[in-house]
Amino acid sequence: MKEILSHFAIPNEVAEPQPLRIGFINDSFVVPAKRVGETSYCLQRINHRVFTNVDGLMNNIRLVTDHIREKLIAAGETDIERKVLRLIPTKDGKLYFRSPAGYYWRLYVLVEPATSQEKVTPASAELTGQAFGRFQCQLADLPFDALCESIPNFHNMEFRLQQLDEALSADIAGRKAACKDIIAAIDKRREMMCLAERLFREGKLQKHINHCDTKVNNVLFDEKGRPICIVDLDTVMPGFVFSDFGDFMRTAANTGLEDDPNLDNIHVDLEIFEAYTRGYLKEATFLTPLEKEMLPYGCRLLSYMQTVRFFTDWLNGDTYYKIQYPEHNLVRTRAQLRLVEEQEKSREAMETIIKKLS
Ligand code: GN1
Ligand code: MG
Repeated sequence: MKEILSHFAIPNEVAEPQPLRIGFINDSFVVPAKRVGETSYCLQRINHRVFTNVDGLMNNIRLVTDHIREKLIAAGETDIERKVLRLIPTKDGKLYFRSPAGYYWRLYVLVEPATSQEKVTPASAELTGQAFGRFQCQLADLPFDALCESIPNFHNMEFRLQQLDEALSADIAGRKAACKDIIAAIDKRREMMCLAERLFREGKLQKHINHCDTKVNNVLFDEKGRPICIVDLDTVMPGFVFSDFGDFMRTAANTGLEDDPNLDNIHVDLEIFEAYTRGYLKEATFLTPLEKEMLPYGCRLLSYMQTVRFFTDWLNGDTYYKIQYPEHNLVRTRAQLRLVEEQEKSREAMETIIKKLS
């Protein structure tokens, strides 16, 4: 690890890296400063099996963090090292170091003091909505195509359905015949759920830079419980605003679990929905009337997309998502499908909240 660190342009003396147990994708280590008051760092090994285009991914992060930093400086903000991630380049000016073993390493300034939260409350949902709204707003004037898709077609509904169709025709695990009800439920909604792509082609809907992993634990909070910094920037990429709004609601505004075996637990948590929307709309001032009106659609879209992704993995014999028991992807599929149905039932309530808050 010392050897790895020696390739980065670290201005101060640091101690031995300590493993940090955050996230399932990359491996992270804290690199503490030797002297109190000096900068500590976060060393990460990038999972290059998930993120195959490391150059594109790191270039995205550089563009996004530089852009936000410029905005913060222009606004006269202080404490900037805690408000946006800073990458430390290698001694030869690269954004990452590739070790002889073929691993990709990067180094950030550690954001501290800061805490993260796992559980969403209405209060933290509102603050998280504000934080992600501000994040999108800060990036709204960056041309969306300046960034690459660090996972190609990640949130493209047409592409996800194409992957499903391939899985259905191959039926490699022989699971298709027992899933007629799921297939029918997905088919019924296909056209509707590809609306965003159609509107984009017709020039009616724009793409923006999205975070694409808008979970509450990707926001760091300061000692007073205020959100200060958005982290986990690997999936930051171009897409529709629905990605970030919808994925937060999919994960947080659900009274059940993502993989709840008891479908009766699954309902839309309208209190969380309202709180996050209130925070989000306060900051996301760049939204067009159509985007705002379509936010409840965005919730259904992301739950539907996750239904299709889990179901595709089930048909493919569980090759993408880690599973905890044999039927896990099927249970996840049914739970996400139920969430879609519940979100359809709550559609008017959501639309009323959006109108009230606009
Ligand atoms: C994966 O690993 P995690 O929980 O951050 C997936 C998301 C899915 C989510 C479903 C890179 O995210 O897109 O919504 O599982 N991330 C990737 O739980 O595929
Ligand atoms: Mg993640």
